Amino acid sequence: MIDLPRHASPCGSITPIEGGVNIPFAIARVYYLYDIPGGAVRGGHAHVELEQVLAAVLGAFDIVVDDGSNKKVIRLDRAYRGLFIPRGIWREMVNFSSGAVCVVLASTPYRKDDYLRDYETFSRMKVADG
Ligand code: T46
Repeated sequence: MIDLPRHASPCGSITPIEGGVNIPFAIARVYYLYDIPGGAVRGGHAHVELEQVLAAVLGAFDIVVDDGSNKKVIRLDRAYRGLFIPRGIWREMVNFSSGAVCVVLASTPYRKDDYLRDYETFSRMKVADG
């Protein structure tokens, strides 16, 4: 987890993020997930090279992270708290609250061939990597 800077005032709060300063990589891409219907499951893949930081800038959701040996469920529910996901981690996002918005800071541009969408293939690669 990364505690992002937070500047709170009576008029509201602001969280600035600088690539390589608050998060451990240069930001190549930003995207956000929103309009997520109840019961939706997102993710269900790992990345070969991509590293990301995710934050629930509105609402909350659970993210299940899996390194091939251990699984952990993390609740993201604060706009100033980011989750760093290094390469080679399977992730699934569930239990989105109504109106939740997830912002994602990514270390590379979008590359379809960076996705591992088959869990068996992911597991085999982790075993081969030791
Ligand atoms: C991740 C989780 C947290 C693009 O064209 N460009 C993009 O940069 C992205 C992120 C997606 N897309 C297209 C590809 C698919 O046609 O958007 C569609 C939905 O993507 P996907 O099914 O991969 O969405 P999620 O929410 O399952 O996964 C996304 C990211 O793809 C992934 O890297 O870690 O959010």
